[in-house]
Formats: sequence, structure tokens, C-alpha cells
Amino acid sequence: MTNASNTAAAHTPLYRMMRLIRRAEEILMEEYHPADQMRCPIHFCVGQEAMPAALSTLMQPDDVVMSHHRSHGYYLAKGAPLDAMVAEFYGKATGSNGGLAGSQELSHEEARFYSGTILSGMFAMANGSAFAQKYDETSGLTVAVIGDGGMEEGIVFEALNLAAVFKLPVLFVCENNLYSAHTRIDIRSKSETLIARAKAFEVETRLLDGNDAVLLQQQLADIVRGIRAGNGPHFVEVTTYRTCGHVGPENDDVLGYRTPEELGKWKQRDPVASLRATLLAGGVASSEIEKIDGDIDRQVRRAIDSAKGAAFPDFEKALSLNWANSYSPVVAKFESARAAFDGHQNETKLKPY
Ligand SMILES: Cc1ncc(C[n+]2csc(CCOP(=O)(O)OP(=O)(O)O)c2C)c(N)n1
Ligand SMILES: [Mg+2]
Repeated sequence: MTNASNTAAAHTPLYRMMRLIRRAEEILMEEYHPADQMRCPIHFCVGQEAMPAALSTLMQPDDVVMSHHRSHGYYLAKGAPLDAMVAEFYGKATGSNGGLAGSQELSHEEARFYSGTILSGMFAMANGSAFAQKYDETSGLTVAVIGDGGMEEGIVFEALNLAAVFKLPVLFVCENNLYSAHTRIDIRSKSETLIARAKAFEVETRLLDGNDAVLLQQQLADIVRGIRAGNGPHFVEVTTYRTCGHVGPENDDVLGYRTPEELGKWKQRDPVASLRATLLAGGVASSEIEKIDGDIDRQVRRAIDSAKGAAFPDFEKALSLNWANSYSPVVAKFESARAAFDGHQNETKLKPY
């Protein structure tokens, strides 16, 4: 093996993770309709795989990752199992949350991965997690991920300030994909970059290219090392783009909220295809890459088959997880099984919105 192919081969795990995230998303999108067996809204992350993949190579078991709604990449990056994620979308008892959370609240206790749909909530909760890590003198850090839209929530500024004052081991990540749902950043903000907002609290900041996984991995390695060494929080803005729709498998470009030129420009910078090209150019055999690709597709299809075959959670057991020990009368309607129920649930089919 030459030096160049050694270097390229070293990026194989990065490629494997990126490809897993990409293909899990694509195959789930194909499966979503017309079967409609996944009954939860899902925010896919096609185009944004480089950041979670780069992070995956730097995470330790006692680190905590807390993500916004576009979470699947970070779930897999933290080492949580694919099967449990897919089963969660199918609402099955074998899901990472026993089938009760779906995509938007996906978490995995053992892997120390959490996500939630309340925009920016993760920045605040990460402070609590990082405070515990510091107080307990563990080597762990907490990663909190939000989007550019999330940066418009007031709690972001309270969280950044507190993390700076307490010098907490937090890596704050803002995935700037230029859109909050269907509203472009230039309509919402005078600046297309957001690091200045974190700098105002004297938090260390970096603006990074979110579509170059190899470069990201190197840059993040330094940042993570600094946080582990006790240097306090770091805010990273990664510029990236989702090439899929905002929510659901549907292409929402019909809404005309972005230009085909812009989309085309970002598709040219596809992070998965470009790392694949780097590996090939660096001498990694195409047969090796094809083997990785084939293994991943089989792994995803197996996860879907096993999710389909698994049982739904037991209703009584599910209710016992309700800490308040009470539930809405709407739930009682389902429990009594007297409510009219449309098995096809056409109304739940997600449309672009
Ligand atoms: C507090 C709050 N307000 C509004 C919403 C509705 N909402 C869900 S996703 C979204 C857009 C988020 O955009 P961004 O943070 O940029 O993340 P992206 O979807 O682009 O990954 C909005 C407004 C929400 N989930 N939480
Ligand atoms: Mg966004």
C-alpha cells in the first residue's frame, strides 16, 4: 500500500458511517409510502451527513449527544443501534423508546443520545448534562445540535452565556442549512452566518464547511480535545444543505421556496459522493467500497424487516411509563376501543408543509 492509499484507507470508517446515514434515510424514504406503516413525522437529513459522521469518530461512551428534530445521523453517530431506530419509527416495542417516541423524540439511554422537537431545548439541557459531567469530574462532554432556525430562540442566548460563565464542557453545534422549514435565512436575518451571536458571550467559535467530512473531522478533533482539556464551551457553525424536503419523504420543492440552481449547486457538493471519490482517488479498491455499500443496504433492509415483524408495545405497559399517572381523555377514547378508527389513516399521510 502506498502512503496515499494508506491515508485514504484511514477514512473508510468515516465513509462507512456517512453511507449508513445516507442509505438508512433513502431506504426509509422509499418505504414510507404507500405502505404508511411508519406513523410518525420524520425529518430526514439527506445532504447533511458529514457532520454527524465526523463527530462519530470522536465520541466516547461517557459523552452525551443531544440533537434537534433532524436527529438520525447523530443517533447513529453516537453508536446507537440502527435496528432500534427503525423499529422506533414503526412504533414497535423493540424501538429505542419502546415505540412511543417516533422520530421526533428519538433517544437511546445506553448510548447517551437524546433528541427532542422543541427547537433549541437541547442547548439548555446540554448545560445541565455538562454541569453534571464537570461536577462529577468525568472525562465526558456534551454535544448539543440545533439548526439555524433554532438560533432564533431566546433560550440559545441564556444557554451560551451560562455555559461560558460556568466554563462547561459543551460543544454547541449549529447546522446552518440556510432554511427554517421553508423560510430562507436572508428573509429572517441580516447575516447568513451566526457565529457572531455566540462570540457575544465570549464563547469560542468556528465557522466550518459542513460538507467536507475529512476536514471537519480534523477541525473537530482539535475542538473536542480543547473541551476535554477543560477550556470551556465551543460553538461550531457548520454550513450545509438538506437536499431532501423539510419533513417526510416527499420532495417539497414544488412549493418554490428554493431555486433549482441553489439545490443543484449543493448537490454538486454531495458529502457522501465526494468522500467516495476521495477514497477511490486515494487508491481504495472500488470492490472494497462496493462491499461496504452492499453490506449497508442489507443491514438497513434487515432492520426494516425485523421492525415490521416486531410486536407493538403493550398498551397498559405503555401507560405505566406516564410519570404523571394520568392521561388525556383523548387517550381514554382509544383505550375503550369504541372510537371509530380509520385503518387507512389517509389523513395522516404527510404532505409537504
Ligand atoms: C419552539 C418551537 N417552535 C417551532 C417549532 C416548529 N418547527 C419545527 S422544525 C422548524 C424549523 C427549524 O429550522 P432549523 O432550526 O433551521 O432546523 P432544520 O429543520 O433546518 O434542520 C420549526 C419552526 C418547534 N418544533 N419548536
Ligand atoms: Mg435550518
